[in-house]
Amino acid sequence: MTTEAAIHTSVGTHRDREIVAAEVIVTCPARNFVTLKIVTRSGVTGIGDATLNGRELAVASYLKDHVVPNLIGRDAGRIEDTWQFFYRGAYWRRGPVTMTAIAAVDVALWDILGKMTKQPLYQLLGGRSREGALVYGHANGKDIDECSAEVGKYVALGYKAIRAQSGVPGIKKAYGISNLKNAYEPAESELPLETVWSTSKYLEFVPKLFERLRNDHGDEIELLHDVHHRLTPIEAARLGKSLEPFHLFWMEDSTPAENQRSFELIRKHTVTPLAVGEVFNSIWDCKHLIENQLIDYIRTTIVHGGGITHVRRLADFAALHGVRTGFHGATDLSPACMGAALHFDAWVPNFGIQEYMRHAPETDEVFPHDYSFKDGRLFCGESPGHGVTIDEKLAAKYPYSPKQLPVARLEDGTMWDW
Ligand code: CS2
Ligand code: MG
Repeated sequence: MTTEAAIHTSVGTHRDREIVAAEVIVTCPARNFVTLKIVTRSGVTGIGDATLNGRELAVASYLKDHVVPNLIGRDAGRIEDTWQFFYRGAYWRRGPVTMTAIAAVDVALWDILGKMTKQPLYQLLGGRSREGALVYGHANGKDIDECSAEVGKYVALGYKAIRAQSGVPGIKKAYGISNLKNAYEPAESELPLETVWSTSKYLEFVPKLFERLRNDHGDEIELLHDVHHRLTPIEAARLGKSLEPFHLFWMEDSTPAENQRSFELIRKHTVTPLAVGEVFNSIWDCKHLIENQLIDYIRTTIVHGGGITHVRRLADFAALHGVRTGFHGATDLSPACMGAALHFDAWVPNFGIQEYMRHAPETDEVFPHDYSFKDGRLFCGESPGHGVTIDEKLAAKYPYSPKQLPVARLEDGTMWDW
């Protein structure tokens, strides 16, 4: 027996593990999703989410044209080496398109490893640190009354943590407010919807919203808020300070973070916990933020952060600096991402919270999964791998539908951060 064969007997021979097919599936069950499916010679399949909201076809092309040809013939068991090949081996590194494509490969390979070893993914990562992952739901309302009523509905459903977003008087279409009843789907139109933003109106309003929510729902429920990159650092500092009496779980993405140092200023002025990073793609996007303890929660999740292999490194690095995870979990991340994230959440020692925006029934049908919600927590299942599959026949019934995210302008027409 060669050394290679001896090491890998529990997951079959190199020939069994050889990747013989990789397919990119684009489908739109209520919204667009891109999925990578990898198949080994022994017939084991794994899937990974590759959805980048509003830029789906760019990732599909990156996968089809540049990744899939490099996958065929590779050993599916060599997850680390494959990650290094696509990241380190490439001259053009990082960025959302590349890292989402790499994530899809990585998650599909971890899924395959789980199936080959008959282990749920959390077990391969090191076993459970907890049974269920605390999640936060989304309460959105066109005004304070409606928002407070929505918070009440989530409390009644058993949620322990709730993100609250409300329409702002004088702002026509504030971030987070939906025409839909159960979900917020910002990518509404084929070309970007133009929205108008007013920082002064928003800053006046938000403390009133949270004062009311604390009055109506008490101190125990965890409340969160997403600023969605609209403020300058000093404005973010002001908002954080004014929200202190309402002890938020976090204030999210209060300012764009291309300049990581801008969080030094926010941090100096407020003890409201800070979360950031759903648009980050690698450790390098948050290295300064983390090592200087400028944030409390890192939101970069599996699908946009290079997969489990890279996000695990990010989480370990964050743990050294007292930063906890708070993964992005909007509906534009597919159940395949959620499944992988929940296994990660079950394992990761420095877990904070998991976002949970429920998918539409059509989405859930296309992606059968074994995770479940109970008492404010999501529980990953015990099936081998990440526990999410794709019904390809059903997926084929929902063709791609072009949609882009909105843009924002100030009241004088100046382009702003959406
Ligand atoms: C949001 C998302 O979930 C969040 O925190 O910021 O709704 C975000 O707008 C979408 O995921 C964009 O694709
Ligand atoms: Mg967000």
